[in-house]
Amino acid sequence: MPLASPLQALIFDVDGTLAETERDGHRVAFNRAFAELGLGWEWDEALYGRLLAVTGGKERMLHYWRGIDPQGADAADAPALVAELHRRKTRHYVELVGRGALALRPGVRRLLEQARDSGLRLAIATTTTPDNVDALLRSTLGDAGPAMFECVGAGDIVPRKKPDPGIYLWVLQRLGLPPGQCLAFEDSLAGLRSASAAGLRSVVIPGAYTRDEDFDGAWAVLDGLGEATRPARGRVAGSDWSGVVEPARLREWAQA
Ligand code: XBP
Ligand code: MG
Repeated sequence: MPLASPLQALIFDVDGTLAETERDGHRVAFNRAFAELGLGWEWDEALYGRLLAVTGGKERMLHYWRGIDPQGADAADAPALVAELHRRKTRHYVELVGRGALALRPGVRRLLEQARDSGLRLAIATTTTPDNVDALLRSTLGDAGPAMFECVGAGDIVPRKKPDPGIYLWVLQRLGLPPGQCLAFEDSLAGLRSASAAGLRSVVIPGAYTRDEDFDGAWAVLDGLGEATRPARGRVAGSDWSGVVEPARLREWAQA
């Protein structure tokens, strides 16, 4: 008799995983906040790609500031300016997303609905601000979107952002589950490291800004979630794999 699968929950990253939010969402919102305060900062697509190595918007701004003006960035009033910029940036991001500027990545809605319908629990572990998560879920999944997720770990709820495992450990504790009963979905190396350090297996689907990263150690690295007419391709547990990522498959993977 086959063993019952241990899989109980799927834990999703948000930025880059549920949706491609960085280039046309976060980056644009940062630039609007910079312009509002007349800073003369402008993050183009290539620069933003490099800055993504620093996770978290406040941390990213401070890192950039230190690079162009170390004295200003270390001055006593710097944290207040960063906080003000971040409040404005969040407002712009929520507004952009609320206008429908960003869509879910292909297959995300299908997988979330199938997972929910098959009794899997859903959670979120992200570096981004909770308001951003709420806005994205509402605009893409409707007003019932946020309630699909039993637990949302986001932003400053933990002291250190990914690749620190804190956010995944926080979510696991909230779910009351050991890592072996969950799978993480990620798009970036920082996210993979965070999940792995929390003891989780990850399914990594790289995105526009992360496709050249090295995902050694991921349980699966795929080019998408796949659909019947266009299966996903990639590597699972060290072997080539092609198919549709759906709950039955995930239960097998969790058991392997
Ligand atoms: C996402 C991020 C976030 C966003 C900005 O990383 O790094 O910082 O770019 O969000 P991950 P805030 O997908 O690994 O969670 O400005 O709200 O911090
Ligand atoms: Mg991400």
